[in-house]
Amino acid sequence: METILKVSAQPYEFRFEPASTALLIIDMQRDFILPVGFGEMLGNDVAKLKPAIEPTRRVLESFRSKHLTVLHTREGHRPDMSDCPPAKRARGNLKIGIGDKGPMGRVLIRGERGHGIIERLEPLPSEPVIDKPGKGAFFATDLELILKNLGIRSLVVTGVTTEVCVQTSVREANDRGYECLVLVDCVASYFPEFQRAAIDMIKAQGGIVGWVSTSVELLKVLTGV
Ligand code: C5J
Repeated sequence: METILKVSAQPYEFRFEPASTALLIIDMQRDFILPVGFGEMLGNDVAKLKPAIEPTRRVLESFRSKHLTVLHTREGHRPDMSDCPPAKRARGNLKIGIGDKGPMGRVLIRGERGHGIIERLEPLPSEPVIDKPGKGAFFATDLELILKNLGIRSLVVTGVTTEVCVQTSVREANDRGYECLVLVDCVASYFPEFQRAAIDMIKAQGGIVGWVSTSVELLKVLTGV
């Protein structure tokens, strides 16, 4: 029998079946979150992303303890950079940019330390990691195939940054028919005003691309599973 859970959310209650729901953790990589990574090279204050780590960890632990599906994404490129558009590499006019050697290895390159997910949220071997060359988690990846094979219909979305890779991925997911719940305290931006605007855009117009809630509200309903 299907178990349908109901989370208090905006613009209205979010209903989901745990067995067909995945936690999608977007780009919690050292290159975006730690000092001396790509995020800081772009001139950002990376401390602004830190508050999302512990709430995400609590949601991750809950999904794991209930044997629910967890997926992680990482933004980055092949070492030969054949999947990196020259326009992306040139953007920002940086002294050290994508593919160059930085303090955590080559910036945003797969296999390098900076490209890896932070220790607190390190994927288990059983959790698929989607390597994506773009902002969206569906563009040029096998995410859709994996979700289809696992029978996933709803996504709980967390990660960074809210208005870039999180929002792009939610829009892509919504167009493919997935119902997305974004947890406000588990997403973060270098720009507080963009965080607010992105969240408002997701839930506007009756939930035009998804629903918005908090880790506390989700954990309340997951506890009973
Ligand atoms: C960015 C991301 N901001 N993960 N990537 O370039 O949001």
